[in-house]
Amino acid sequence: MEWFTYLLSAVLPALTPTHAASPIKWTALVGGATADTSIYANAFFPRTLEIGVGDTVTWTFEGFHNVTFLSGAAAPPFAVPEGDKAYFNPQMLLPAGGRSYDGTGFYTSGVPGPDGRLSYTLTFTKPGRYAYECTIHAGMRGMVIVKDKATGTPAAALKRGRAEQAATLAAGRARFARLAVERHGTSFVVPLVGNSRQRYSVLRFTREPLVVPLGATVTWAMQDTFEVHTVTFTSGEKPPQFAVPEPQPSGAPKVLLNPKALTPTTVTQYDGTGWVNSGLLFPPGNPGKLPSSFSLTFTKPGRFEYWCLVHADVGQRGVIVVQ
Ligand SMILES: [Cu+2]
Repeated sequence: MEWFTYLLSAVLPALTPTHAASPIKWTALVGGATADTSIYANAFFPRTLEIGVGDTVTWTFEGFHNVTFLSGAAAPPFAVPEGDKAYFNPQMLLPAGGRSYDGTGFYTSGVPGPDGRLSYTLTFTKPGRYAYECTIHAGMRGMVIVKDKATGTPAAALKRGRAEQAATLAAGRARFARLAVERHGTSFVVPLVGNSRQRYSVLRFTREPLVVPLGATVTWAMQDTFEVHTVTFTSGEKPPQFAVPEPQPSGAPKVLLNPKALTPTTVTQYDGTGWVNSGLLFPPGNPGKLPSSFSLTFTKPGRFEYWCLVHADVGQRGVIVVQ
């Protein structure tokens, strides 16, 4: 029965389960915010995840972001023009790519719905260091390091992620707590703050209504590298939607960037009436030399409400009291 033993020895290794560890499931958090929505985390938690080949990572969303693996390519532009209109680039909004990633190709989660919840899972099939980002918030980056075998545990990684997220939100809260309006005579400067190292944005203008004397000039100055904002006085009108979904005969809706929000007015003085809009304000020193500040002089006493149209839905609203 020599042949039988021989056959058995040839077949057995194929039948016996090898000791390849079963894939491990890892979790990372995307974004996060304080309960009052004043502070947004523009980061992935933990920032770096070290996993084994064949493992999966599930990103759990807590805000309006995406998880995008560009594999070395340039990030898609934020907006696509169409005639005299501009639409959100669908490459930022809709999922693309398969379920397993080997370091090549364009993979993206798409964005969550209005509730900010989404879950995105990828399996990593090849060892390497894979950078990923959120293409909505410039500078929001993470890293997956894939090794032959993971050394840590998913529970420890998630715990580290939650601690990083808590530290980011605490740093943002502390920054908001000491947010101060600069005053030079009748000129006031309201900073719009965020921190790319601590990875937060403050989605508020001032802590209290800003009281200024008649004839004062207020300047809103971007100091945030992640976000865009507007400064918009609606004079009682409900702030218009920034992103307007346009249903299509088939497929996903297109999302119009509301021209009313994008278009700056030329007004430099405000008496409590009419529509006054900065248009989008961009991070300071942006390569396109796009505007990063806006000034307005107040010519009538009163209490005036204004909005950031990008973040009105999370309560970015300010009040100026002119007396
Ligand atoms: Cu804003």
